[in-house]
Amino acid sequence: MITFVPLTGFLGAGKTTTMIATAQALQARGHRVAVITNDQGAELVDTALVRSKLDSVAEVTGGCFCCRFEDLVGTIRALVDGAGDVPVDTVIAEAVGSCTDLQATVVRPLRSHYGESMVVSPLTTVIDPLRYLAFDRAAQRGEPESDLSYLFRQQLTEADVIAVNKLDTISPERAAELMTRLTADYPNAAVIGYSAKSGDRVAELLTAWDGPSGNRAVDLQVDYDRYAAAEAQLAWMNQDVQLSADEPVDLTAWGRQVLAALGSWAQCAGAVVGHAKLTVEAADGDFAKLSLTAAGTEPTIDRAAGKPATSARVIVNARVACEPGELDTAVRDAVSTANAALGARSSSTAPVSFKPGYPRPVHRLAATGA
Ligand SMILES: Nc1nc2c(ncn2[C@@H]2O[C@H](COP(=O)(O)OP(=O)(O)O)[C@@H](O)[C@H]2O)c(=O)[nH]1
Ligand SMILES: [Mg+2]
Repeated sequence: MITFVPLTGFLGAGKTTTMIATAQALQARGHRVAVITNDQGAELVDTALVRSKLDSVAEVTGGCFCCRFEDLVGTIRALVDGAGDVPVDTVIAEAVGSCTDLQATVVRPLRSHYGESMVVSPLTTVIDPLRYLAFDRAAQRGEPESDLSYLFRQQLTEADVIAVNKLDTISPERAAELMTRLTADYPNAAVIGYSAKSGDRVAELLTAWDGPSGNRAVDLQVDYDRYAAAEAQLAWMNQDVQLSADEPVDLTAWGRQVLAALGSWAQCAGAVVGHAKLTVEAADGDFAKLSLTAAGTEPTIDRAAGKPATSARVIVNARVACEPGELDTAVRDAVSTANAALGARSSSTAPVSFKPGYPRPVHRLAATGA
């Protein structure tokens, strides 16, 4: 019997960081853990970072778990069967950040069809407090709820566990207020506050995963047209860039410059940044990884490169609420800005950019199993 832990939550909430932190904590308790990253596109920045920290990682690409259910099952099987001498006993999986309705389309079908071989943990929705507060401010101003805000609220509504991450980014008073409010607004969920980055209170999340699934018997109404409209507001863009320079370049500074320029553009354009991230990898495998989760903010350095280099391969994954063509141009301009600032040159493959299609889950099971 294996344990499958489903994680969901908006773009940039910290799902990948949470997978790494919890997998390491479980490994320290003697578990064998594998993780699965998931994305609408291929060439995932996340997978490189996770691979550098954990032994066993796989990815489901080209669509979310609900629309690629069989791929998810096959990936879990491959991880369990192919994992060395000691079999994996826990698989943690991160859904696409613009996905919702996972209780009906992933959790319930897994329990129903594979319940004899796996225990499915409570569905855990990871949130970034600042993102929550940004959506909430719009509501307080009396603005009609945007489709993106609707999607965010659905992710909270279906949560068995609301994992309030990044507690290091807000004051303890604000955190306490937020937790009280979430507990009142979402009575079916256990609300846990922690910081995946520092590791603070991650153990409480593990305890919640052994607890009840408050939404197990609840049928949620999801307006698929609004859900699809929210997804269709986001442009997804992946690009491969080859970087070269005559003098060694600080790869971390180059990546920071790209994301800072992209964030400034998004702020001017009024475009919501879901998550823009990149890896800059030298030929010897040394790499930097950086993220941006809000327009006009300082990019986060998730991993700094060890030393400067004269060539590197860059993978960019950007998810921003704008048109795909606009995002392509904005990334190209941001790369040019970074090249000019750091004395580098680059050549890029054509960007792969698109808007996710209408979500069409393979399964959609009601609580009764009908
Ligand atoms: N300050 C802070 N940043 C975090 C924390 N957890 C994640 N992040 C950062 O948030 C960004 C997005 O994290 P990621 O795990 O990739 O989010 P995902 O898109 O939900 O998988 C990265 O720059 C992380 O380093 C946290 O606990 N505190
Ligand atoms: Mg992720």
